[in-house]
Amino acid sequence: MIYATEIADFDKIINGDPVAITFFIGYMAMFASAVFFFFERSSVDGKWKTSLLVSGLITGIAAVHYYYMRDFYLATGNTPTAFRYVDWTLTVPLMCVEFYLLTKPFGAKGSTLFKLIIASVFMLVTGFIGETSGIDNNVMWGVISTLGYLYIVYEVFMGDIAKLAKGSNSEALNKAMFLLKIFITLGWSIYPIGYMVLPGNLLSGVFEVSSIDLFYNLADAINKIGFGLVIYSVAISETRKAAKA
Ligand SMILES: *C/C=C(C)/C=C/C=C(C)/C=C/C1=C(C)CCCC1(C)C
Repeated sequence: MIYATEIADFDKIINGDPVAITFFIGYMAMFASAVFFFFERSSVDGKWKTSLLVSGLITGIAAVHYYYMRDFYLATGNTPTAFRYVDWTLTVPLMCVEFYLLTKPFGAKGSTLFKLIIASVFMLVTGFIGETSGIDNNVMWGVISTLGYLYIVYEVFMGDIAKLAKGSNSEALNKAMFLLKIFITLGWSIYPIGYMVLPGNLLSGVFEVSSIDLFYNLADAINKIGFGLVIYSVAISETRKAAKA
């Protein structure tokens, strides 16, 4: 039996509500990517298998959250802030693991990973407080959250990770590092821009509040699927190189 409310929900997708459509596409894209990364593990060499496993976990966890976020949005028309932050709290530390795995063969230490995870959790907890604490406080919490973000940028450009990459003469690592820097600065910066559409913040009035999910859904696709594909292509070319040698 189909209920009238369900028809109204699907109406949002059929009538081209862009937010609803990106939740719908986001869910399928995350799901398909997870399947792809899990299956492709068998085409790459040993140390890359873990990287692909982590990419599969990141997109798989996101797929489950997109499933719930899509339905929540369809049913209420509101932005699913809590699901979003639960997702990020699991997937962003996993992305830090991904950065660590890239540099580990060249001597990255567990302490570096630990610092990145602490900074990302700090960024997300303060960001969540900012999104839920109302119009008067969201700029302040956004600024505090950005400090965590800037610390991660610092680690990648000038801290432990940068030093390791400089010390190695691996072409593969340098290529991966170059891409990593682009994702961290351009890809990740879409999130704070999305945050700024909240009422009382810098871009409110320029974009509708509901567009926050357009920014976040776009950024997730770039950073979770795009970054996973970049790792995959480095893994494939390194595996081929090793087979020839
Ligand atoms: C897969 C999900 C990812 C890579 C999420 C990344 C999220 C951020 C980089 C969020 C950053 C934020 C700020 C820098 C300030 C405002 C609040 C946040 C949490 C949106």
